[in-house]
Amino acid sequence: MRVCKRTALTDKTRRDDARQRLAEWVDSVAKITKPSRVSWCTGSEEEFHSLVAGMVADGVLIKLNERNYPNCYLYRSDPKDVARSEEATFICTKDKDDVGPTNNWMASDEAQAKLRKNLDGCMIGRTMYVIPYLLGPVNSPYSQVGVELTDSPYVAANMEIMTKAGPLALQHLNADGFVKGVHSTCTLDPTNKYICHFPDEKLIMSLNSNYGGNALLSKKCHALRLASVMARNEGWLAEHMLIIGIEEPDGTLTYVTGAFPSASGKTNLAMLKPPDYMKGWNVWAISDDIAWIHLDSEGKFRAINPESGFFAVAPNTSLKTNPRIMEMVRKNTIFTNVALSSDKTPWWEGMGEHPRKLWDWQGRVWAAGKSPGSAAHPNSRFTTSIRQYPSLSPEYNNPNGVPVTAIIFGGRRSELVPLVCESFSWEHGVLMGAMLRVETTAAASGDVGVLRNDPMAMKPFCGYHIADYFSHWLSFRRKSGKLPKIFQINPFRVGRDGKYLWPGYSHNLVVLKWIVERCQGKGEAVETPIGYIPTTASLKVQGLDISEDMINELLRVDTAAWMDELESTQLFFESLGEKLPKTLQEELSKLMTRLQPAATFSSQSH
Ligand code: GTP
Ligand code: SPV
Ligand code: MN
Repeated sequence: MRVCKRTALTDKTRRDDARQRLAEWVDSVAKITKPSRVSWCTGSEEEFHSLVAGMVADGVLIKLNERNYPNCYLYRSDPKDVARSEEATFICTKDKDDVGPTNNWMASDEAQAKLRKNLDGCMIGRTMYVIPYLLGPVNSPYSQVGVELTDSPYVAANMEIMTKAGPLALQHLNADGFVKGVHSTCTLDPTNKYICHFPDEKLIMSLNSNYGGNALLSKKCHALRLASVMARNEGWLAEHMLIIGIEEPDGTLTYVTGAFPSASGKTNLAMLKPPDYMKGWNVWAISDDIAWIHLDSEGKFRAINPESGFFAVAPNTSLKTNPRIMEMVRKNTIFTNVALSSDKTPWWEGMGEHPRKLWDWQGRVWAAGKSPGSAAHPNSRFTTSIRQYPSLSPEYNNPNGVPVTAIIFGGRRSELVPLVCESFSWEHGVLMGAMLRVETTAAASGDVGVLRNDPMAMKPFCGYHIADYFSHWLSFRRKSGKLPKIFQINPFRVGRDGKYLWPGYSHNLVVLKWIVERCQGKGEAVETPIGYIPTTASLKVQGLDISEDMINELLRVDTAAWMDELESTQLFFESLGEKLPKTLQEELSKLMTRLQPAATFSSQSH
């Protein structure tokens, strides 16, 4: 009994210490930014309502139709502030070599001095919101606390949906301390935009943007960029991954995670509603964007979702493509940069027929075929609490996370990459992830549809040298006796007419079914140079309206085109310098050898 009391006391002392440090830090930032008011957020419903009411009164938010979309709001951003700004994103350390060639680097001292100047008085006349937040389940050894200071009520309201904000977070403060985030919209000057990360200080500073990934500091900045550095140091993984539980008709559950780059299908796969022809199956969502994966005492991978809400792409979501999302966003949702009809209903491309009268995402009257561009911004999004999702896994709150049986890599490739492929080994799977080259999307500013290397879908989110990150992935061979199987998928292959060959969305469950079967040693496959591919018959699920020829086309491996792909991988690997792990180079050489015309492969099933 005495021991218990002493532990409890020590915990309380540590929490009090941390609270004291927090109060001092908030004061020190307020001294620089000079807000007229400091408001500590409680995360309560009343507080959310007062935040949105204030924004509606100020014209920052438009209240949507209360009958169709109760407690829903539209936010129109500055037209130049609509996506993540990778060019303005920096990892700030002492040594440039810490961050490698895939990140922008700034020396910590230089960055601190530069940003401090910009922060001076930036909140004059504004309220500074103090948002303590908890990432991950309550009382989980894997959860973390952060505190964001922001002068944006839009950010405060979004953070209350995306995280467990308020006193609950403060109760989790301990000797580990907390991640510090300072955010100001300043003047939204795009030429003075900085999203700076200081892994050594567990600090984030973000200026001159109000866009999700740049401004909701819990998300990409904390849960990925800073967490990836902590994960490397502590032996776990912080990944740009969905987490789902796939239920078979007999009730068996298999948990898988999936890393696809931004705007490339994670949310839709996580919220998949099974097609009518797959009775008895279900997909339970745990995460749609981020997974923190730890090894348990048996060396098994266990994943939690650090987030409590979704900040997800609106366009192309419809009752046809994803009825579960459509149901979820019909209440208590903030829409950003969607179009608006005359009855104050949100609309976006791909939702269905457009209403007769429509305003585009900038509030201009929009006429199909006449107005330039799209009515909703291609990167328009909705923010909704995960509690509203109709097929949320009961394991979402499990402090120990869910066991991971398979990891999937994917991304937009209109050519080359087959619908699904299984790696031969952990090391080959890590190569699959490291080789990911995908088409860019509207989630980040810059050109769309340009092929670029996005290893493990983490190019914009890995907070350290990507070659060290590859070594970290490979190190799990030594740490775990129960490595997940690794797969690659691509639902985005197109035909000569430019149309997708695979129906995608709910039909992706056919692919997940094969993955589950492979994990159980059941699914049929043929061996190819790039990995195991399903037999045609194993994807010909009854009810799926797609010809055998089409399935064969979706599974075709064009060895000559793969050789070209390897050349570009080789160049990418060379650009990473000496830190590239030898094992990965060897895996690439093995793949090259398998692709040589003389190599033979058995065509029988595996
Ligand atoms: P981030 O939130 O940016 O990390 O993106 P995400 O990976 O969660 O992507 P999301 O599921 O939101 O999908 C992005 C876009 O791709 C949306 O317009 C979807 O409708 C579309 N999409 C998703 N899955 C499929 C699919 O299987 N086939 C096709 N054709 N489009 C898809
Ligand atoms: C992404 O870009 O991968 C997103 C959206 O999930 S944001 O949070 O804005 O980065
Ligand atoms: Mn994302």
